[in-house]
Amino acid sequence: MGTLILKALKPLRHGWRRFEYGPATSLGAWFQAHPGAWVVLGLALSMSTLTICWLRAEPLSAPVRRFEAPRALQGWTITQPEGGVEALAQSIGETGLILLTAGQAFTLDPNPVAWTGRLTLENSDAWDHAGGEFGPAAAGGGAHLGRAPAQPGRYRLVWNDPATARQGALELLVLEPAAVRESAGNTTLTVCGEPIGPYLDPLKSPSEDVRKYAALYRPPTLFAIINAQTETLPLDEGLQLGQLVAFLDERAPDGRKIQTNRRHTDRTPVIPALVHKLTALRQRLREQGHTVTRFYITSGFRTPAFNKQIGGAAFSRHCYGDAVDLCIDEDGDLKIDDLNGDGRGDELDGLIIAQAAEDLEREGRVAAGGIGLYHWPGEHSVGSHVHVDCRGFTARWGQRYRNGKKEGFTWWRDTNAVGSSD
Ligand SMILES: [Ca+2]
Ligand SMILES: [Ca+2]
Repeated sequence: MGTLILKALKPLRHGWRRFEYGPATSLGAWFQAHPGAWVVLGLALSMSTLTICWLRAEPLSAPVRRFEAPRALQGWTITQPEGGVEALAQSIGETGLILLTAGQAFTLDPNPVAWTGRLTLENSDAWDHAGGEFGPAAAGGGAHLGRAPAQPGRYRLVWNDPATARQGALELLVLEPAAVRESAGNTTLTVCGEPIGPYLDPLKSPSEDVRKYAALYRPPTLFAIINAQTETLPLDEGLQLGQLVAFLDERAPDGRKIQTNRRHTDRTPVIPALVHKLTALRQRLREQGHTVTRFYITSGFRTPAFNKQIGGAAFSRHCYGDAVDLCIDEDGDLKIDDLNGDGRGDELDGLIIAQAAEDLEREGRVAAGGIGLYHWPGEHSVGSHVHVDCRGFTARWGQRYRNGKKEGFTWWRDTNAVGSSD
């Protein structure tokens, strides 16, 4: 009789975890299909010794929880069967925001218990002119059927509930589906006549993560058009549509980079998971006692061509519309505020934001994604900013300038997190 050694490989370390979950491996695929399952691997080292290892399937990233129904739209059902849109139904105080795909049918069914009001279109001329339809469902009740106009833009439904004397407005943001052209594995989108691309084939990326999660690197499909009417559209109580797009930089005569308030494009995806994440992050920081009426977003959506021009990482999530770089600048001096009260605005203040985002991901309250902490000293820098995105898997990184050199650093507490870039 030989010796039996039982050896547990738990908690699983970084390398194992990545291997197990690679969808390319049959074991990884099996684990993904059976979360929480155990697999026992017997390993004979010699004729007289048997080592048994076991592995447990654990989610690679925090699970994405369904978000709580927003206040104003609580109990409403909003569907767009043809669109396959991930609807953003967001409450802003007593107002709600609904995203719709241009030209496609939708149903709007208010909360049958709490709501007995009437919905009417405020700017019905523009809506009708662009082929929009809207009216009560034949079946009665509060349900409405409609078709979003072919013209993307901002429309408003006003609602009035005589039973409760409540009234308000629902913002409708109609998004344009991108026309897709593929060539040699690269994708170029055309949105209202403007080409956006090229999105490179993720399977050819030098990054193992990008290849492994290629399905999460599909180009965005729906775009909002930013204009005078839509740029101030509130996406939540502290975020406006116009903030989602990266600004152009200018070079001062001495070569310094100066950020302008001109956007490099007026087309942008609106990714609901990002809006929810920013809402939750602001709320969490407020709960910690920090003053934050709105984030100072230093970079948002970038077209791939613009991203390349400014030296962004290949396959940057900024090109997919689910990433922003942000800090808190309540006093408006274009520098990160002193959140920890040590008299300076630096990476320790950015760390407070990054760790709050990390906590929310770990608690499963927001979509999993990348969090990067940056410290860039200099007259024309905010000092420190945090990148957050919703790529669908966990990535963490830190980058700072020290003694005139760029260096990576570790700031995160989640030891299972994968180092990566934006
Ligand atoms: Ca400041
Ligand atoms: Ca500080």
